[in-house]
Amino acid sequence: MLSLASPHPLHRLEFFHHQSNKKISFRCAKISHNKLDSPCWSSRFSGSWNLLSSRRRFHAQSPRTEGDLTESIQVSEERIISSTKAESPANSFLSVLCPLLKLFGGRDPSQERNEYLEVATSSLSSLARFPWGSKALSGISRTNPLHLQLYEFEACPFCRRVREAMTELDLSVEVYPCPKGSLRHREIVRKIGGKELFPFLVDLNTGISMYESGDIVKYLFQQYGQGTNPTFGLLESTLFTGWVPTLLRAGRGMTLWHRAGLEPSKKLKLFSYENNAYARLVREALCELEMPYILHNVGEGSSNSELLLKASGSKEVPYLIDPNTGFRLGDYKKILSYLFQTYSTSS
Ligand SMILES: N[C@@H](CCC(=O)N[C@@H](CS)C(=O)NCC(=O)O)C(=O)O
Repeated sequence: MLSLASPHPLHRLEFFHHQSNKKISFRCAKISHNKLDSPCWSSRFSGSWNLLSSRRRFHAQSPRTEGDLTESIQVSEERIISSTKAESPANSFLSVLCPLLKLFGGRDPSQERNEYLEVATSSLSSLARFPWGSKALSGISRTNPLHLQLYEFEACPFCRRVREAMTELDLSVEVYPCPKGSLRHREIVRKIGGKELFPFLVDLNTGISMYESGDIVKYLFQQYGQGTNPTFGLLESTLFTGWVPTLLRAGRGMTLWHRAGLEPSKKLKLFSYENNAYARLVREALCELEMPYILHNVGEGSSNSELLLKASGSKEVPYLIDPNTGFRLGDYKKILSYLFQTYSTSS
């Protein structure tokens, strides 16, 4: 049971939004959440929350009948402006690209694959994004809050940029994959934030939820990177090479597998880092199965290395633990076949 009460009852965060030349402030008022159980929080949210929105404010509030269990998340006007801005050329490009990839890359992910092609395209993707998402930054004290929830999908370049930042900040996070055709997680995002746009971050530590990858990255560095600026080029590079993994992997990690099964009762755990070629293949599968999991980032120099060493006897990623069945393994091919066999509707 995770018991949460914000250490800052009136929490205010500010940082500069470069695109709009504006100071962005996040205000998070009156947060007390003493019954928040992380694994079932999403269903609580979708089932019992009232969402009130106005032109100037987004305001998520729990029903009064829940006594002192009151949560109120207020996000300032500027935040809403940043998340509802007009569609950028990059977004328009995506709206054309995604259906195309879906058309040409829509092979059944559970079928036998050409191993060399898989590894080659994933390795080239890693090369395209190097050095981002490969190591944990030095000089940042690790808090590893584990109260972060990221709604994303693997093929999305904007989500990738957030996952890269999370590797660099050495953060562990609950990932809720939202592939196209999603049966569960997209609905939650729509209910909390009002629209289907990814990435979407929920930070249970501060009560903040937000869209916009650039803002999310800056927020994470501000909050968990001791106020440092995002790594040089991390944000800017998305425009140039952020698309490469999406293209090379031909839309893997974008669409829900047609035989994806029910969500298991306990979350799987994955040791990974964003730019690892083999871990990417596993994350794609988890996304196509819409399987929520706890992601422990283990970039070079990560404080999670010891945890991984203890769990697996080695520091290699990927390493998957399924507490529902006791499965623990580091071989990506075996992990893929385990996942598609265990979590398909027919098994
Ligand atoms: N400016 C946004 C763009 C986000 C975006 O366009 N995300 C796409 C996926 S890459 C999306 O959510 N599309 C809607 C969908 O997949 O349903 C950001 O940087 O986060």
